[in-house]
Amino acid sequence: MPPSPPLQLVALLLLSLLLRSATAAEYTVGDGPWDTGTNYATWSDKHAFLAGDILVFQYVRSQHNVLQVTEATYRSCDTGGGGVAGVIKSYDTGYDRVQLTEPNATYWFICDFPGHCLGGMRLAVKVAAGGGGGGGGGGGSPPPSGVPLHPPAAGGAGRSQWPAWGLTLAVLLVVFHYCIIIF
Ligand SMILES: *[C@@H]1O[C@H](CO)[C@@H](O)[C@H](O)[C@H]1NC(C)=O
Ligand SMILES: [Cu+2]
Repeated sequence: MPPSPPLQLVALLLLSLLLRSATAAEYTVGDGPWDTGTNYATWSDKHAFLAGDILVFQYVRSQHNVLQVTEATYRSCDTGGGGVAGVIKSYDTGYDRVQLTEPNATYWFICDFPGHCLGGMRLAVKVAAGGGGGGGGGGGSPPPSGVPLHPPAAGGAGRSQWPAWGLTLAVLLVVFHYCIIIF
């Protein structure tokens, strides 16, 4: 006997929803502390960022900060006398979680402590165009706004994507089991 279509439909919808939220990754910037001793260009190149992903900046707040800036300010490292020129958003908690909400965009970050940006504390992150499904539509669907469920990974360092994979696997197993019951 064939399974009733509504059930299959519900299972599929559930799966796609869960997969979608599960694929948002959380990255500890530089796989360690946000500091002057890390090559952030190399780190950034190693990853494919998607809309919905989260960057975590970890640092001693009396020694660094995080400013999201324009490309010009990223290149010049100059925020002007008041430290506000070209600054889009500023963070200074020492544990800053920044969600990359916009697909097909580049995010620019610097540390504004004297000399740090020029010394290498700047990060450019390119977010892929397709992120979160529904690619292409210029000005179309808004980026996924829900912050994913998985908690920050304790250690950081590249491990942060494992919870997403685990969840994906779990969902696949459940759906597989479900299909066996139906058939
Ligand atoms: C991404 O952005 C560029 C320039 O900002 C634009 O030319 C291109 O069409 C965009 N791609 C998509 C898929 O939206
Ligand atoms: Cu700094």
